[in-house]
Amino acid sequence: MARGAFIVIEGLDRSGKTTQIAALYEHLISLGKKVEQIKFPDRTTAIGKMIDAYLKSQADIDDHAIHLLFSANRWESVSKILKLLEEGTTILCDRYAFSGIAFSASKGLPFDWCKTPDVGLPEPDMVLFLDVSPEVAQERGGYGEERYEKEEMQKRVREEFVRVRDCGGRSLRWEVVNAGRAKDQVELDIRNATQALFNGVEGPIRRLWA
Ligand code: FDM
Repeated sequence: MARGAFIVIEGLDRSGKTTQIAALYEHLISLGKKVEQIKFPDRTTAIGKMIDAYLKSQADIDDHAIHLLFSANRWESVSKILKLLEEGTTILCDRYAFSGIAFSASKGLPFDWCKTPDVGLPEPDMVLFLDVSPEVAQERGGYGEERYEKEEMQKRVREEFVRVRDCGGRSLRWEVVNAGRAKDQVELDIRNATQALFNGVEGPIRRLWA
């Protein structure tokens, strides 16, 4: 039996990630596929609660320490991810290690240092990067209240995402989707890009940057 596909959706705030993941999820359900949505940070765990307090500016945590907590928050989900994939369930994952590097590096932490704690995580079969300019994002109703939701930061993060893509390694499939267009167009592009994965993937799950 083919294992489930591991699909990660990345992008800036207001790029439509949540809407598009929900749409792809519904599409897969309508096709009778086994599919689960996960998201990082997972704010429900003990580590996730520390991250949540940090993002809401209720706690101050050193930049290095919070970076490691974001990574630990992924590692604590690895057994669940592997189990779902082995059972043949497709995973739609909202943010992953790529956000981890892009956000921390944009604060000035060394790029390679940021990458290290995530080396060896399950590698996604595809990363969809929903690209939207910070200006369009701002037009969509502005950013929220959380720590990183500011135009200057989002601009720097977008630049860092390009570096993250370029360090992806040979096997990583990274698709850029122009998310500055109408919702339905973006939805169609995403469906087309992911369609080949709907029936699962042959071969073992690879490890990120390992
Ligand atoms: N973020 C997210 C990081 O800084 N590092 C990470 O590893 C991850 C997964 O946390 F601003 C940032 C990105 C974003 C915030 O927001 C989480 P959402 O709205 O829960 O995606």
